[in-house]
Amino acid sequence: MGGELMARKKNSIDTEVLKKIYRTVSRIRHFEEQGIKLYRQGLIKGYFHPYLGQEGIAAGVCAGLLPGDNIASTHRGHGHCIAHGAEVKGMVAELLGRRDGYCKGYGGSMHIADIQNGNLGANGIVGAGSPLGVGAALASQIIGDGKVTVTFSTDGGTNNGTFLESLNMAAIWNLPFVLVVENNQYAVSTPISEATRDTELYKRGEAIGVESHRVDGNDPIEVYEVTSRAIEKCRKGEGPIMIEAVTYRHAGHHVNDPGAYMPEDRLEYYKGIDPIIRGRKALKDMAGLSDTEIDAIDQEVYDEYEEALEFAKASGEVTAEEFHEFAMGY
Ligand SMILES: Cc1ncc(C[n+]2csc(CCOP(=O)(O)OP(=O)(O)O)c2C)c(N)n1
Ligand SMILES: [Mg+2]
Repeated sequence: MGGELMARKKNSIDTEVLKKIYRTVSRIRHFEEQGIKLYRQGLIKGYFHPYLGQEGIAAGVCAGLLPGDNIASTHRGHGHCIAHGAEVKGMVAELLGRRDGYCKGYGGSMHIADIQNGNLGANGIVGAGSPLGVGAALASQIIGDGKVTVTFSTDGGTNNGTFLESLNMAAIWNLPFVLVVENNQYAVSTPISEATRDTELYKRGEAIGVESHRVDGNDPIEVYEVTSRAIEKCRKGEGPIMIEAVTYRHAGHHVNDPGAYMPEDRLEYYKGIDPIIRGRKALKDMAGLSDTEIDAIDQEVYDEYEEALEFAKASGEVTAEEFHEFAMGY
């Protein structure tokens, strides 16, 4: 784990991979910032848990996955969907409750799923993505389809019984399963030091014989380096692996939480090692890109979002009657 903005060796990661990681970080950042505006305009119903500050984890992890691999996500899941290839237009439409959304507008922020493309879904139940992911990994082992499943979980999720049960099962069966614990150091307003004695969560994986690592979750490149190796080991039958990615959110638990319990100096520290700053630095140090070239990537992301928003607003809003009919079909 670093924490400092260290210089990295030139060309040690392919430029296209570095660009992809940065584009994903930028895409998620913009999606969340604009989504918060939509929420404040009253256009999004229900909750919205921003992923601001944590983008480096989804971007770094998913850059190591293949398109057909599976992910299972959390209540803070927009970034995971985008990083695993979801189209921004279907995401915005889902947030706005429109028919062209990923789940026809029936799911909203906390329930975006795209099973065909390996997204087993965001999840409002803390810790519930772990058994889902283990099930998918077991299926892959039985079918022999060569897929790896990553479950994104949380520091809060490690105190749910599903954490140990899932990781232990994955371990005894050597499943192609990577458990990424996003340790943003809070569960709502409870600091991790009040939720567990040992705040180094990766040790819990080690305690049950699972290869486990702790990475700087604000550094998308470190996340990519460690998780892509883990994913490849799992693909060769050497799983499971646990990764604890340490990070900090930029604001409160959800859009309406002012986050008054988050000390200013810690917030400033983490904003100083933000994944956007880290991603830009990596593109300059490792691939020799200029600020102008990196700004052009951001501009493409902004343009893509504008188109997505237009698309979503033009899509029909789901009615209560439609929803009733849909729900009765189950
Ligand atoms: C099983 C379960 N218990 C309680 C809740 C209520 N709840 C919603 S979010 C949350 C804590 C979230 O903290 P963490 O799991 O660390 O995720 P983060 O919000 O930090 O990403 C809780 C307790 C829930 N959704 N599911
Ligand atoms: Mg947390």
